[in-house]
Amino acid sequence: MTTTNAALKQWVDEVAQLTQPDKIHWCTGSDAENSALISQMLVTGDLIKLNEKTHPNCYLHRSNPTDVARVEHLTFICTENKEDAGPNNNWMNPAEANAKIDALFAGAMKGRTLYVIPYCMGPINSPFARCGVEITDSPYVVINMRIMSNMGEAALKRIERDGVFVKGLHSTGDLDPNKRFIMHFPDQLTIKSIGSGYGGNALLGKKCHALRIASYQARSEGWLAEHMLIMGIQNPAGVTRYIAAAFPSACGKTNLAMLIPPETIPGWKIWTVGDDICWLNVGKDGQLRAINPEAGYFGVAPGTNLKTNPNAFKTIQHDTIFTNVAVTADNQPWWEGLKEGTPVIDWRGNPYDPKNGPAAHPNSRFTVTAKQNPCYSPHAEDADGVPISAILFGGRRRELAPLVYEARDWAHGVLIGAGMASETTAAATGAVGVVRRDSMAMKPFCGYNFGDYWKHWLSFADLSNKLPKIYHVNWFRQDKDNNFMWPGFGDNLRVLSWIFDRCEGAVGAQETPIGNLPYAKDINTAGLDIQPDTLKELLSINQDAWRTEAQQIGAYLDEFGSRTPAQLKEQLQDVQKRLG
Ligand code: SAT
Ligand code: MN
Repeated sequence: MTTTNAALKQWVDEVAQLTQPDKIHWCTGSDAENSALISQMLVTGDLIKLNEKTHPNCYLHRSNPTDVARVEHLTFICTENKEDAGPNNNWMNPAEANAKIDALFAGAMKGRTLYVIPYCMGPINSPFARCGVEITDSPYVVINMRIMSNMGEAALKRIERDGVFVKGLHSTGDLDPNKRFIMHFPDQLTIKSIGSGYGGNALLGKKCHALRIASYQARSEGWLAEHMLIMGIQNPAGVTRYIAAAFPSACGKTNLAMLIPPETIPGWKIWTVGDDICWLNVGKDGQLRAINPEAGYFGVAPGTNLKTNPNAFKTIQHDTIFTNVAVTADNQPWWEGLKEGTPVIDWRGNPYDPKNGPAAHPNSRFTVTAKQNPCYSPHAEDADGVPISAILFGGRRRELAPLVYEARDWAHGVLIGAGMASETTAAATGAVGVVRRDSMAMKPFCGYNFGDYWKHWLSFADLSNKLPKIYHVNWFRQDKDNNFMWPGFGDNLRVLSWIFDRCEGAVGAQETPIGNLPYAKDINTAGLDIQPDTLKELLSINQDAWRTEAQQIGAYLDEFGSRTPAQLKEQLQDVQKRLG
């Protein structure tokens, strides 16, 4: 197979010249191709077959123990002008970056097969979808991309029709962390990644394309590429509203997107549109409309069980690729938080010994098609996307941030998103549990200067008068004994239903300096074991602490110098005035 697109053909030829593969394979995305790759990987040991009786068509992949998460310190945005990448990114001059990484690509595919993966991010017939081609020497990447995107012949047809595509070049190299780089050339719509076979570093359609490159493209084209789940919330009257919610990696986006309402609040239903990435466009009707550019879930395994996320649990019982989980004596996948089974082999492939840490890596993952999700929205693949009623921002905040509060208007909401902070997680290498600013949960993913990004967000107020309401939520507040104050998981519906009612104009709120908070009486606590004092604390603010927070947000906004929009600083000053 080859292509009628001359630019694509030429690029594949050039890459083959540079990387010197033994063979070139154009991926069609067919079942037969997938089976052949799996058979081959079972022979090489890249995949291990799991228990066919309990987990039909499930496989385990163990990545190199030094290659288990995104590497933010090795991820670069390469624009001509350093300021355009901003203090939120690592920057390298494009010429230098190309020279450095091309030297590593030289001969990197000797003895290997070069796979050409045409893919489409988003419903294949959607005007909002975008295509790319990933070249990789990793069959693991091929079988994952097949789940995570619309991969193969249909995507190639669209590329040949549209003529545009994002170029992503990937090689696992020799997996040496010292020769690992994830580089983005947004002006060239190009990604080059070497030295890692893991998730966000290697499945280039995901964070590299659908967030870093797409956010850059979206800025010039007037849309938004965001690190958000998308879900439908259906109330007992049968009305469905859609929300998009930004939380940093490993903060529960997948769990929220698949939520099952508690039995004590009957009549509600949740529909998943997406669990990680959201592309937002102003539709013909003036409403902000969302598509999920992904076709599958690359979710965190630890903690997933029948209680925390029954839908995810059911989704991953068959036809799933597990990465870096442990296994039981009868070859079932196992991770911390799974209620049944005992691990005997840890994620590294060694006999499990608790002295060596957890059995499954804390960032171990499952890859599975969204179609297996029992609550997959019937509108998830609508070409025009779903209309968004509310946008949620949130993170892990042990202290300070109340359970939920509402922005006064769009510009105030942009300030809330920009000022977001969260504790770091195992999704990226580095310290875990450190609070850092993570604007719109995009700190690792925005392909350009945050100052310009906030300005772009603010500009939507000029594009539409039907913009969604904006909220901040925090499921992670802890008391002085480090106990979580809010039960989270399914009970988060109690907050979502308040937001739903606010969108309907059906419920009031108390104005505070930081935004509108629910009255305790308006949070449905039927069947919930929570002390009135705890709820009161979750729904109140500490003015002193918020004055300090506002000051810190101000210092953070100043880090972006003249790129920080004046309007955002005015919003902050308004908050500070209200705080006194
Ligand atoms: O590794 S990924 O970037 O794909 C997952 C995540 O960190 O959100
Ligand atoms: Mn993510």
